[in-house]
Amino acid sequence: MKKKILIAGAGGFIGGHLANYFNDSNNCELICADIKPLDFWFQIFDQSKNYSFDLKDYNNCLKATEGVDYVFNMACNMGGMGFIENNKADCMISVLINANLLRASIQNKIKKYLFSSSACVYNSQKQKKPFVTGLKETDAYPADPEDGYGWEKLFSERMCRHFNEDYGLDVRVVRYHNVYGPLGTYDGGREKAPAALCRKIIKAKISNQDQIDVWGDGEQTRSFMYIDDCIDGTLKVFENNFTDIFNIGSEEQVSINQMINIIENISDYKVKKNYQLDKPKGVRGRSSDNSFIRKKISWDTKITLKQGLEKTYKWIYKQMTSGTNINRFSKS
Ligand code: GDC
Repeated sequence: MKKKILIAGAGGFIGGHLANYFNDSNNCELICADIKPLDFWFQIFDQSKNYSFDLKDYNNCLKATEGVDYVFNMACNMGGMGFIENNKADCMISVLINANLLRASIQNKIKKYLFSSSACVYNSQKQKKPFVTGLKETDAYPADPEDGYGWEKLFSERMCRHFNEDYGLDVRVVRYHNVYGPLGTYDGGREKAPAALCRKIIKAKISNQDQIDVWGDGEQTRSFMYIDDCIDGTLKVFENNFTDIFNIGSEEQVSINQMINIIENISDYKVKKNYQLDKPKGVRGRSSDNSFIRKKISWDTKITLKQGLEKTYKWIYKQMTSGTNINRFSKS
């Protein structure tokens, strides 16, 4: 019999790509849920059952998990630094999604549950310098995560652990490191640095501007993971039998200035940088250490930042120049 899979947050960036994977695989029954109206989902599939409702509500969680075998919880109110630094209460309220989905999963006897956590759970003291040692899973404690959003993720991770210990729910937890790629947010305030900087360079190029705004001094570092690697890692963790928490991220650490340089080369257009030191900057340096996931389940990223940015730039360029600014695709 076909497995029934719920993707919570299927209207978002990562949830949409995961739904696309299961839609293509054709050997499961797909349930998609998201708080956004259907017209605003990044990807939508006619064969799946699509619910536009709020998963902070327990009754909606019960409805979404009815008869379901596997739950992928990708739902939360989030965005890049510009969003999470200025909307801490809204980010923390997402705790209700995970709490009520876990409760409903017990009630409806779900077989396996995956929670999408974030590199924002890591102790900020380990991220004070621009080039840092990659963060290991154990570096989340002692706890000093990103205020608001990071605390919510850390608390929700912990809740998963206790639902596993106390109720026997088979849980998986992954910590994503700055995921980017096509069919995601590239403007409007929630976009993360890769999409934002592609958009700014494209805008400069097509309107003949010689300068872009960059938040901070550009020396802060991150590692960015292309969406295909993210989906691949998520499925590997889900399929394996370990309930440990795993990093799903890239070890390719770059400064924002270095990433701008890569985008300039893709674009074949050079820009001057107007550094805005008063804008949200987050931690000074962050990267993933994948030794644990490599050892336990032999997973690692395959796509370099240059390769991923080429695809992302191309997609954003098409959105910005096609005249329709399509930010959503549907597939039957
Ligand atoms: O937004 P983000 O990609 O999130 O920012 C990375 C760095 O890029 C920050 O230091 C930011 O100041 C800088 N930056 C420079 N210019 C710009 O135009 C810009 N837009 C943006 N957005 N940033 C710019 C993210 C969270 C996510 C998620 C991941 C997990 O933090 O926002 O929700 O959980 O982390 O790794 P980032 O990497 O700080």
